[in-house]
Amino acid sequence: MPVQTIEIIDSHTAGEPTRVVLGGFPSLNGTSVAELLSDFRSNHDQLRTGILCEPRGFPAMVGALLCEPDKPDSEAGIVFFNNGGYLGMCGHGTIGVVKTLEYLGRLNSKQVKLDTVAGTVTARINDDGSVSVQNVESYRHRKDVEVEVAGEGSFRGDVAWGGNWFFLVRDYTGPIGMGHLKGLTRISGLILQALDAQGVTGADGTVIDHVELFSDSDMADSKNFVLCPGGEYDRSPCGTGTSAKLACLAADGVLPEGASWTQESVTGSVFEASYTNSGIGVVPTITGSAYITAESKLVFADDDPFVYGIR
Ligand code: PYC
Repeated sequence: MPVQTIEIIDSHTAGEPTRVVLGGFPSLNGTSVAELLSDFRSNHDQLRTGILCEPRGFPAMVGALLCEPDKPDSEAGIVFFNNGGYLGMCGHGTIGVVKTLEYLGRLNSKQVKLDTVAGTVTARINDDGSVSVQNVESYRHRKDVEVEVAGEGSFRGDVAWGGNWFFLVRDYTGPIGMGHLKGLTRISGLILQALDAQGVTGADGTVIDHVELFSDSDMADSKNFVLCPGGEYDRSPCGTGTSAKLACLAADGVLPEGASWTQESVTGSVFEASYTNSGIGVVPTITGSAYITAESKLVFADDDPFVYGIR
C-alpha cells in the first residue's frame, strides 16, 4: 500500500483557517510563483482537494504552498489555493503563513517580503503578536454597477481589486450574522452568477470570484460577509476584501489616507486597516492575529477511495 505524506501546519486568522504545506509536495516546474501555480494546477490539482477537502480538511480551508520566491530579497513564494481553485493573494493566509514561519523559528527578522501571484507583499510581526500585511496595490475598477438577480431584484455595487476581484454590494439591507449564513451564502452566490451572466468582470475581462455584503457594526466601522470562490464564506473579514473596500472608500473620498478602518467579519472577528495613496489606487495595510492550531502529516494511501478528497 504505497503512501504519500505531506507535512502541514494549520492556523486560523480571525477564525479563517490556513493550511501551510511545508514538505512532501511533488516538486513543481517553473521559475516564478505564477509558473509554479500553473504546474500545480495542470499536473497536481488532485492534491489541492486531497489536502483541503474532507476527510483530511474541510471546504473552508485555504492552502498555502511555500515555494521559491520570485525576488532575491523575498523570504518565500506562496501559492494560495482553496476548495474551488487558486487565489492570486490571500490576506488572512499571509498572516497565517507569517505566524507559521515564526512558530517554526524560520524568521530572522520581524519583517518579511513574500511573493504571491498578485505581487510582493510585506508582512511585519507587531509587538503584540499581531501581523500587519502591506498588500498589493488595490483599486476600484467600476463604480455603482447594477446587476439583476432573477427573483431577487437588482443590486448595485462596485468592482474592485484587492489581490482578488470583488463585487462590493452597496445596497444590501439584510442582517449580517451567524444566524443568517444560509441566506447570505445564497444571495451572494446568485449575485456572483448574475455578474458572470451579465458580463460584469474585473479588468481585462477577469472573472469576479468574491462577493462582499456589508452592514453596520456595533464594534467596528463596518461588518461584512464575504463569499469566496468554491462557495464557502470567509470566517475572517477577508484581507483582500478589506483592501478592495479601502480602495472604494478612498475613491469615494470618505476615508483619508492614513486613517484607521476597522472591518468586522460575520463571525465577529476584526481586522484593522489603513492605506497610503498610490498610482491608480491605494496600498492597504491590514492587521490581524493568527493562532497555530495543528502540526501534522497528511497521509495519502493509494487504496483510499477518498485519497483526493470528497469533491
Ligand atoms: O483574507 O484575502 C483573504 C481571503 C481570501 C479568501 C479567503 N480569505
